[in-house]
Amino acid sequence: KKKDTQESSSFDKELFKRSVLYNVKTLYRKTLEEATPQQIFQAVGYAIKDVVIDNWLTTHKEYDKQDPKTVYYLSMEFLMGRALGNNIINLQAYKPVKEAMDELGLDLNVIEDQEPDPALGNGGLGRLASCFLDSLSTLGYAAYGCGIRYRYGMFKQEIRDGYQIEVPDNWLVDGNPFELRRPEYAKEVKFGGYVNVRIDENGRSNFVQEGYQSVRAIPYDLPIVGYGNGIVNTLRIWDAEAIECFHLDSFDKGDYQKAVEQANLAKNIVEVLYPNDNHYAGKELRLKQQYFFISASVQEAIAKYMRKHDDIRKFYEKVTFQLNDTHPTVAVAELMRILMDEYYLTWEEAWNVTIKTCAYTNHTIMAEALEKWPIELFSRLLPRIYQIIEEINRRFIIKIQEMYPGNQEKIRKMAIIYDGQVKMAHLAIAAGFSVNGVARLHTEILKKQELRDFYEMMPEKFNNKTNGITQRRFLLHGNPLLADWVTAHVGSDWITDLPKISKLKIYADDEKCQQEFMNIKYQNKVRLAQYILEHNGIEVDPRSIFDVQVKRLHEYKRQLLNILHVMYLYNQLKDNPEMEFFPRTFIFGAKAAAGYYNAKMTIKLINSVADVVNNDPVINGRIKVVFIENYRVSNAELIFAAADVSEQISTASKEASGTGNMKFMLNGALTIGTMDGANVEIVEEVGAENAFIFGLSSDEVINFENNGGYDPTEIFNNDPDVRRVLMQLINGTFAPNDPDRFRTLYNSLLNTISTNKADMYFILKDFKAYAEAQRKVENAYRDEKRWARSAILNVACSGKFTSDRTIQEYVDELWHLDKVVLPKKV
Ligand code: DL6
Repeated sequence: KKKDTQESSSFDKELFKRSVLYNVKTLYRKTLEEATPQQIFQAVGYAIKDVVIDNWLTTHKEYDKQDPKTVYYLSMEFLMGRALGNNIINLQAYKPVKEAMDELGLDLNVIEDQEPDPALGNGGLGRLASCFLDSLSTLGYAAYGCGIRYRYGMFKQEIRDGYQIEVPDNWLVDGNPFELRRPEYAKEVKFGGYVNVRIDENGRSNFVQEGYQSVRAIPYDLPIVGYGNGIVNTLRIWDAEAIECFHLDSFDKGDYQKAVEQANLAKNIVEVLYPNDNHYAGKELRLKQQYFFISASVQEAIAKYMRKHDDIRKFYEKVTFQLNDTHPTVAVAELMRILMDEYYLTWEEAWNVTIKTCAYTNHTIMAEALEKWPIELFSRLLPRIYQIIEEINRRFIIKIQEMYPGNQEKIRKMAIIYDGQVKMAHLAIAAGFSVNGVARLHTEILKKQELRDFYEMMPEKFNNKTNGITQRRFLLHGNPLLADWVTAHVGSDWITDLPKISKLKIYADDEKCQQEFMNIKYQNKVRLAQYILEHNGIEVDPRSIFDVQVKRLHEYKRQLLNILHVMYLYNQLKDNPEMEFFPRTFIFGAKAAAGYYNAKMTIKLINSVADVVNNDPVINGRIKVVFIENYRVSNAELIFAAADVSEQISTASKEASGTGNMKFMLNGALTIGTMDGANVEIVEEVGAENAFIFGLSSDEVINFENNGGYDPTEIFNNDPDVRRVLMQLINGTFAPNDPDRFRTLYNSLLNTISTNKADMYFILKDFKAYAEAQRKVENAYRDEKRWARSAILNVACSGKFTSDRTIQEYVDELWHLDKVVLPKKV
């Protein structure tokens, strides 16, 4: 049963059925009976695109007429998830499409499952970008997402013998029914060579790049369908092709080498998404990727603007570039380059446009994620862009000197180019009109710590935009039972106005509602249990507590704390098999960056603990540990819907915001977490009594980091429970054939004291408090009514965390976009 919540729409079911049959015939020369499930998915996808295309055309005609200001959300990552179900939902056509499929003897769920997840992102940053696009369309604002059409997205994770194996994700192998290739908007992007000054036919001296290699950027457009409003924006992802065909006469011209190199450059640039989350890899190809999609996007944004306007000096009145972290920051210099070299603006004129166009979002304080490019590499690859950044830097240093005369320290800390490196965050801050963090605590840490000097110099630029998520994917699509229940109680306004969901509060104490809620949760747990059985071969009990930690694997996110605690519970039950214990299923899902050893060993540890605990007759199924392979947007939707407990246990101060925390809350899971990122605001909304908060505060963590004073060996020596768990990392309890297997994890907690890096993420320090909070979770769960009450309140208080609210704040405070309303259809 799906989507009773959806209003009926003007969707023509019969036409749609004919379209599906026609597509199967013309695409594959087959009847429906002969077609494979993948072919049927393609046929259905094209039939839905036919409907979307009309709205897409109308939207852009209207944009042409109304000429609204447009935001370009520039991002290396868009973690879109599957498009079919989402498009049907946003067309408000789930019911008729489902009926059409039934009448054709097809199962819509099976068809949706054929679609590969377009996994053009790592984690939170890319998924946020996708939620933002959904909200922009739904709210009726003109927007482009601009990114890269990676040939291989995020790797597929296979677990073999408990280890993560990375398998290429050839997501385009069967074609993508929703994309449109737009060669008419192709752009040339130049790399390398040198800069010359040439006098042009008008006697003007011009900077020109010569002796370069180039590629042709070809855009592919994907529709972003607004919910029920007919608006369709565009996600434009760029593919690369060689400029010159590799033809024989290159030989004669002596260009053979160059032709081959250009063909290779094009092939390599879009080959693969770097699978690093919160970590900067420093690879030359990565900088090429950045400039590639930025140059193409900025060129097209300007060309589009100039098709309607004649004064490039007013560009910023119609366009904002929002930089999703520092990855797109070359946009600043590319915009300057085009304005000066192609439109002949003076430096001052170009700068005035640039600083009113660009805005920067910071998504992390992790030092290892900060992008800094060696001058040698940067200037060789992007010689003209480097020149421009040098000049921006020169002028920025003058400003620093004016403000802090004689203060060399400020220059050292704030210069854009320093120590042989180009610092992208400094460039983004110097050139952007806005610098925002992604949760209140994160923004405060930026202002007080990481970016303090910049904040003191330019306080007016700093602001907070707490992240959000789209309820349309993460409740309406992912959890249809709960969505229908919510609608039955408070109406369907929440779909586009999430704060309305607060009307649910009055039902939190209603026993019938509590039962209904728990029953829905149970059914979702059964659905996930089936998935786990099919994919992991592990049987889990849907009556146990589903305790879930799904997110990228990173030491600061502390999956290690979670699994050490499972080991501790295991020891307790082994020692005292009769003790009271409410059965619990610990569910993990996480990809680790391919080169991140400790993260990969944590995955192995989780799977090794699972092997022992799940099969121990003493435990008798009271603890189950499950590692869900290949965590991604599509299975995330099932997981959030089924969770009782949401693990948000990062070291306080390290998680900029988190967005999984919001998805769990929306689906009625209770948070066990630290006062980090957006957890702080979640607790503020729902009340501390409806969450389980533990551990060091961010101030305490920062204090230890700045002043030292934390010694994990003290805990090791004084706490026998902790000591026992740690010894089990190195005595073969979970690796009988190779007792040393987890020694690096052990060392990360204890044996790095000399380098001041022991337990950098305060796992041992927080262990006791975490175990205590987990005891409270168990007690609370025993009281089903109390639990249901808290869970309903979590749903009811999730209104703040819609990405619609976040986007409206960006619009009101930063972008100042015009709302577009389509004329009513006659
Ligand atoms: O803002 C989206 C998301 C936050 O919710 C996470 O807390 C944060 O870790 C993540 N940041 C990154 C940074 N990557 N880089 N560079 O992914 O952003």
